[in-house]
Amino acid sequence: MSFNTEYSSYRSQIDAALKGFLGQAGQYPETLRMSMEYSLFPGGKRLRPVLFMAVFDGLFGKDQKEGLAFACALEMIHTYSLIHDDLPAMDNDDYRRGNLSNHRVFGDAAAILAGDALLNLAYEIMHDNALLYPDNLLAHVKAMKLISDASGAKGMVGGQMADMELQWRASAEETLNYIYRNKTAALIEVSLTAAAELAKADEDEIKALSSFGSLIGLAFQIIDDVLDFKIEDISLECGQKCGKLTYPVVYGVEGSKNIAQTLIDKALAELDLFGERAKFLSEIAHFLADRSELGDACGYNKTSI
Ligand code: GRG
Repeated sequence: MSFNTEYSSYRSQIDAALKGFLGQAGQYPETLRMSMEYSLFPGGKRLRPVLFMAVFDGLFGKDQKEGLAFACALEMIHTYSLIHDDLPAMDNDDYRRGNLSNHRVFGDAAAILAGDALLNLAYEIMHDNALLYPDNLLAHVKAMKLISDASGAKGMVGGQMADMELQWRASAEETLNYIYRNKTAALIEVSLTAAAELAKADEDEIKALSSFGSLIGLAFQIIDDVLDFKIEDISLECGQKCGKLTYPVVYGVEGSKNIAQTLIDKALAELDLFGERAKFLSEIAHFLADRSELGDACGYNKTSI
């Protein structure tokens, strides 16, 4: 199966499951549903849920049905973070994925509540799912714990706070790495490790996937910086003026691309343990690396696959 076919097949499965998990019309206020749906569909790359399924189903051959709630929960958490990140009190973005951001359509209050509702729904669907698998309950609880740690104060939320305050560490590199590892890489890494935990992978396998996730997560954010840097077509000056510390600001565009490529190469080496079984995962890493070579200028759409 080609990479695109396999990726699209997971995507379709995830999209259908997400629709189901949103519940019946009339169960909660319609404005809230519309605001949640607006940001969930058509959505972006679905990278985190695809990574989850690539490990749970692709690598360990487990029943897809058992993993889908986790995959969708990860996408709901990711979506809530984007809605909140776009708010005037945070990044103040009017657009997301080429469309008006959630709060620009529904207002700040509905956007905050849609994010809150998606975060809660993520845990609701994982709990409901766990009850369907009493024989594997412990693995479900462990996987949920990993996800709550990675997305909370010790992970994504903490990273976002550090980013907003631009909390300086010993060096620019340490500061960037702390922010990126938490704000961006933590949720990507846990998409792999939670799947491995649920599949009852052994310690070495979990360690390899954790390292792979952390490395591609960091590379992913660096590449995103490179793409944004090109798109904005502004120089160092804006980086400083806007108070934004990014890889291209510190290392330049070429330097950042090289760092990202080195991280991807290291990540790929972590997959050796799994041999041919990890082909799809390695293709995802290559796909992420290739994004740095293609700018929006050549018509490449960051959300397409
Ligand atoms: C508000 C708690 C809270 C956290 C926000 C994820 C995040 C933390 C902020 C989003 C801003 C940003 C650019 C973060 C870096 C991570 C990133 C590149 C997110 C976009 O992820 P993609 O490319 O999005 O997977 P799609 O559109 O494909 O879903």
